[in-house]
Amino acid sequence: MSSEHKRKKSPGDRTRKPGSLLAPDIWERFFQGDRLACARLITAIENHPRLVPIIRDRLIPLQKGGVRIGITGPPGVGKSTVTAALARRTIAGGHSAGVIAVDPSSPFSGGAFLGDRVRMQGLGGDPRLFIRSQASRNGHGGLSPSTPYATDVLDAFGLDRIFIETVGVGQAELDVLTCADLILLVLQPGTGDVIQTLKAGILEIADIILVNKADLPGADLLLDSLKFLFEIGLRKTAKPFPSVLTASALQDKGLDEVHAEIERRIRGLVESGELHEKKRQRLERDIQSAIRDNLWEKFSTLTNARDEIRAVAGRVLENRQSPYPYLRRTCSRVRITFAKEGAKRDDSEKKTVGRRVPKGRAAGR
Ligand SMILES: Nc1nc2c(ncn2[C@@H]2O[C@H](COP(=O)(O)OP(=O)(O)O)[C@@H](O)[C@H]2O)c(=O)[nH]1
Ligand SMILES: [Mg+2]
Repeated sequence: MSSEHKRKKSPGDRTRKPGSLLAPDIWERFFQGDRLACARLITAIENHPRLVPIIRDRLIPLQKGGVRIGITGPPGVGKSTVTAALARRTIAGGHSAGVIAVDPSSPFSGGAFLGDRVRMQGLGGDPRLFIRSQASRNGHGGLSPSTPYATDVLDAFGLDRIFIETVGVGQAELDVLTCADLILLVLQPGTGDVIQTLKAGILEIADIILVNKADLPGADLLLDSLKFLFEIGLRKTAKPFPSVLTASALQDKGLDEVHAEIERRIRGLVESGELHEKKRQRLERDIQSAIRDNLWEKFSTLTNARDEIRAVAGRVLENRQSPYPYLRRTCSRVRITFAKEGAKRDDSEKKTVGRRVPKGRAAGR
């Protein structure tokens, strides 16, 4: 059982029978734009990873290509305030918006989560907006593994700008940020957090950097150090330098420019075909990892691999015995087993087709 399953259930689950997690009419309601159905699908994905393929089967034909915007940065820099301001502008600009706020520091009932809720409240009730908070699952800065699938739900729900707020502190952030089409990094003056984001690799992948809290002293200094970091060749990737903007979300200043820059970037991504390519690459990775998981599961069951690998590792350490003969032996054993399975499947498919043919003919007469 995965850690996902072991986690404490969210308050909503307690009142619900497991069998009703996917209520029979959930899809009908989802198609009709029922927000509760949308929320329930996300909850189902969070609590039951086994439902992911079933749910995604239904979601994929509905997806409309909503753009995913990752908003990241150290805790307290104003990400939630900025996200709310951007969501408001997105709606005013004629789009619909989804917000997924992931905060590793706060459990479902925790303070920061409630704080985010309060901050987003100004937006509550607008039918063009859907807000969802997700807690991180493993307590060491990791993000909810279901976040990318939750964005799929929002996309299929018809939201065309999906903001994903994450705390930029570690490797797991980068993973979740790879599900974003555009990344906005928020920093604030006077904290030295820029080094932390540099270490985490986020400075390198950001498309737009926002120096928020420009009402506080030190914004110019931060802008200078960013300029310096880029001049000394921070970017090892071929990615163009990010746009750097300043704002004070608290005073609602500079956010029009940030919103305009996001929309400008999105237009660029669409026109150059990059958005399409990003989505294709993401799907490729997704399919690859599904195959890897599936094969590993099968492989480890077929070969008792976990125990054997443990024994082989022991022999490498204690007897200096190379693991490669084991690898070759096991892989060829698995090849034989898979080949047999494939042949069996071909046979049974032939039989099924064989059975169907006369029926079809009979019907044709
Ligand atoms: N002075 C100042 N405070 C801000 C600004 N933007 C946000 N804050 C405050 O910073 C604190 C953290 O903001 P929040 O949006 O929760 O940050 P997050 O943790 O990055 O999501 C809150 O008390 C905000 O009111 C700003 O532009 N200037
Ligand atoms: Mg926040």
